[in-house]
Amino acid sequence: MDKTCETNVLILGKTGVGKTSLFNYIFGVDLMKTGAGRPVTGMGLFEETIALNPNLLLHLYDSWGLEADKSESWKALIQKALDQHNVREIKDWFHTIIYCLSAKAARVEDFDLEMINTLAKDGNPVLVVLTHCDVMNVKPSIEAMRKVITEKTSVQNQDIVEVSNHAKKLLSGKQTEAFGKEQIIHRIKVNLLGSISSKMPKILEDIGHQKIDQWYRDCLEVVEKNVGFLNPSSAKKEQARNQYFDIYAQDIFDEITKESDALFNEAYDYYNVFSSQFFGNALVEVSNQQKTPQITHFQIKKGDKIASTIAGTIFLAIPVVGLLGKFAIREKTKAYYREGLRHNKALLENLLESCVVILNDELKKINSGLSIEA
Ligand SMILES: Nc1nc2c(ncn2[C@@H]2O[C@H](COP(=O)(O)OP(=O)(O)OP(=O)(O)O)[C@@H](O)[C@H]2O)c(=O)[nH]1
Ligand SMILES: [Mg+2]
Repeated sequence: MDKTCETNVLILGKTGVGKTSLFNYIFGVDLMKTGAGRPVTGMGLFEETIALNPNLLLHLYDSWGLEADKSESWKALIQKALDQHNVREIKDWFHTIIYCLSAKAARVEDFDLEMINTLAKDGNPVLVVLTHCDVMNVKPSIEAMRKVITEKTSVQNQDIVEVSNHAKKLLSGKQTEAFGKEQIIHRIKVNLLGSISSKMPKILEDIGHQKIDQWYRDCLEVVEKNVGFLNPSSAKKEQARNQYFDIYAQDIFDEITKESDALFNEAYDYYNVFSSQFFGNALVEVSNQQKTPQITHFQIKKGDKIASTIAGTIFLAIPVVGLLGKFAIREKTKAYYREGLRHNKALLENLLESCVVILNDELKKINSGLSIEA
């Protein structure tokens, strides 16, 4: 298959930790300015693209470094970028967020832990990169930092990478090499697949809930506008309304299953492109693609237990005489519909939940069949 996949990676961290140096190191050329002292990289995000292999493009984003007194504007900038990228299409979200910490600092501040946790909570795979690991006697600090990060965030040891961004000539005349890049690229590839299998079901869930909520609002509006004083419980009108709710619900459910198929197929294309890079071409055959349960019959039944109880209560509470009687009957009918709609909304939500579980399982199934080349 000739499809090209893309992965978006964002580099974050305080000013001076070595974000731009890492950026340049990954590209293999000094694309951007680095330096000690005052903040070097200006406000904003700066993107460049490199092909990791013929089928995989890496879009790497360098960022404005955080300084103590600019914490709020920095957070706002990052949040805006994350929101912009937190969308339906795989190609449009961040698949890895690299959070840089300098091993020279020898400690991890609460602010950093808080940021890492916030990023990870939203399902973003966070890779912590410890820079300056070439500095003398830094080993004990690295171990201490690893311990704090794994204890206080959900980031595991395999996602903490030790890096030196620069090759250096020492006073002794010896040359040290930059290191850590291969491991970062490896984690970026793994994260791309992991990110797809963890985010797709969440996207389906969000889209599904939006659709169901819309259905519910529209149906309630029909009840409000359509159930009048005149013969509110006529069988003919009731049949027409139920038919409207029913067909509309069926449409919603069809849209949800289509969405689920589309998300799965999109993910499957990515897995396909990747299969050549995995040992043993372990792409699992997915034969049982998306078996979604059929929607159950969807009419508000007279005998519906909840609906009749609620309607009955209202009916007893309001005496049925004259105009007041008509009002009572109308209100009773509305309440009866509202309860029925609530009941059916829950039913739709259950069906959505099954779709989400199926999508999740199917993606996990392919994911587990793959093990990426180191
Ligand atoms: N020894 C060593 N020095 C590094 C390493 N990474 C970065 N530096 C140095 O640290 C300083 C800051 O690096 P930058 O890459 O500009 O840091 P930054 O995070 O982009 O900083 P801002 O753009 O200000 O936010 C520079 O002098 C780099 O040469 C590293 O791994 N080892
Ligand atoms: Mg910079």
